[in-house]
Amino acid sequence: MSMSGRDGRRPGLGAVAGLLAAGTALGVGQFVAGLTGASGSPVVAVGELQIDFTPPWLKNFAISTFGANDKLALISGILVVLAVFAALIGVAAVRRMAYGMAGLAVFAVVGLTAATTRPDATVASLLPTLAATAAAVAVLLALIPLTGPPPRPAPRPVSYDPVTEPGPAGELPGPATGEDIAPGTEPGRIEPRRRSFLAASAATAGVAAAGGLAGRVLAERTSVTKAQQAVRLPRPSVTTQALPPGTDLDIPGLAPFVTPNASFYRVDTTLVLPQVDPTKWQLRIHGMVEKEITLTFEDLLKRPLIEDYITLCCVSDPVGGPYIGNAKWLGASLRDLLREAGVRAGADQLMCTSVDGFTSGTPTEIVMDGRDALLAVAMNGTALPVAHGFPARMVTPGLYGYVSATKWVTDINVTTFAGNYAYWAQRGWSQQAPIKTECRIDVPTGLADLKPGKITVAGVAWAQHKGVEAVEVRVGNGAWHEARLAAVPGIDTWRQWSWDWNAPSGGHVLQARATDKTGYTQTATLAPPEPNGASGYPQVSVPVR
Ligand SMILES: Nc1nc2c(c(=O)[nH]1)N[C@H]1C(S)=C(S)[C@@H](COP(=O)(O)O)O[C@H]1N2
Ligand SMILES: [Mo]
Repeated sequence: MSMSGRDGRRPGLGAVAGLLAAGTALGVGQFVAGLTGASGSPVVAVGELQIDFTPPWLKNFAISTFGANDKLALISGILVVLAVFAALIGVAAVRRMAYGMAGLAVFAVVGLTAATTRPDATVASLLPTLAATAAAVAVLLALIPLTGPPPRPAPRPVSYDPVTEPGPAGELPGPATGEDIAPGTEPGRIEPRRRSFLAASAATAGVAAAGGLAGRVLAERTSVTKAQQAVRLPRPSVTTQALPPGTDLDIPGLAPFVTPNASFYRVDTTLVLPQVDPTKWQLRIHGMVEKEITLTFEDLLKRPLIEDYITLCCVSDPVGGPYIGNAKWLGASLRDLLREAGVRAGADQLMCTSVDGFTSGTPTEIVMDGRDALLAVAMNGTALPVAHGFPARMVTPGLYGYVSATKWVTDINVTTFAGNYAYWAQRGWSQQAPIKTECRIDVPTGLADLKPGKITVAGVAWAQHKGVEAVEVRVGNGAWHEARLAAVPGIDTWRQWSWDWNAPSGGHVLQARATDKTGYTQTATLAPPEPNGASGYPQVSVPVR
């Protein structure tokens, strides 16, 4: 199939040129973003903007469909859309360069809008997109002419005097090198235009890749991993909850009582992790207070630090889902800080803002009621991992993360719930979000090869800051059987449970339900995560044979 149009133009090559222009734009954009700070990178900015505008149902779909890969899926999606449009722009530019330029202008506007509307945007955030656009313009200007029709074949017999007569049909005689032969006249030979197109394309791809790589290296320059590793953690002054023996039932497949940092779930709206230099970090507490407080990281480490096991849970966790984890946190009492600031009457909400603009609205009353609401600096014995909020984050037992666990927190505005909506509350989720009493069945999974006889059914249950009192299991619609409970250090963590089942052969459905220490038993009523957390009995279908 010929790629040439009627007029000898080649839309196929145009598409290639468009893709190369986009690739170069990305590489150059990444490079400049590396110089100016990663948040201005056009793809990242567009991605983050997209996250902010994602309706809750779609966010939920993304989390449940792609799980921890939702960010990768988003970036891939943006890249695919970008590639399709880039190819179309290239094809359009072959028809007329102005069309291609107009297409690039649309891209530039999208990129610039995204970059400037990020909460951490500065004038420098414009630079990656501007440079990327300039690169794309240059690539189109260089490559598109090479997709055009080749020079006509050199005039054949010289039937006129080239010195005194004009050429036939006023044509300019091309240089009569043997290479200037129209396509198809000599099969197997690459016409020179094609050859220069290929060469220019290869060079362009090289620039794109080099720019991208250099951008990554530059971005790592500003990484705070070294600073994170260098933090020397003070000893806790309150070791409220030493871990009692027997918190782990040691059942294969059952979530361990303490979730290692590396496998701890991560949920946030950022695509590039905020790199917060601890020597520059500050937390400002202001608003409805008697006295504003500004705290440095050094100040924070000098405060009495509390160590506690607290189970964090995401409101997006579906019944039986993975967005829950338990860690040993170390942090300063948020209540003590607020007492020093002096909270004014009526200030029922703490609007907590992260460096990346995310906000959570935490009830003042909960933070002040004596539970270990922490301004945390460490997780499982190490300084906070960057992905989990280095250098400081909030952890509040009993509340879903989106209203209580701001990572990279730098600002606490003491305010009211009335008229002030935090990030997810603006998107339709509840302002009040206590964690629901729930449980999960970890083993057996529906995939296990089970024989009749003794089968251990086990999982975790949680009712943060209430405490788990009981877990029951049933087979089909049979009677509820009380499970054995593991030890726990307090009421703020999840609790392992197990039940030995004498299983007959056949297909069975297992269900479980938890009861907390207030006497409340988790509801069988199915609810989706939005607007304030999923509910229903977890269940697993197991074939026994
Ligand atoms: N800055 C910031 N903090 C954030 C979020 C976020 O998107 N940005 N997400 C919150 C949500 S929804 C949850 S469930 C917890 C998850 O904390 P983790 O990623 O450390 O597990 O962080 C909370 N803190
Ligand atoms: Mo969450």
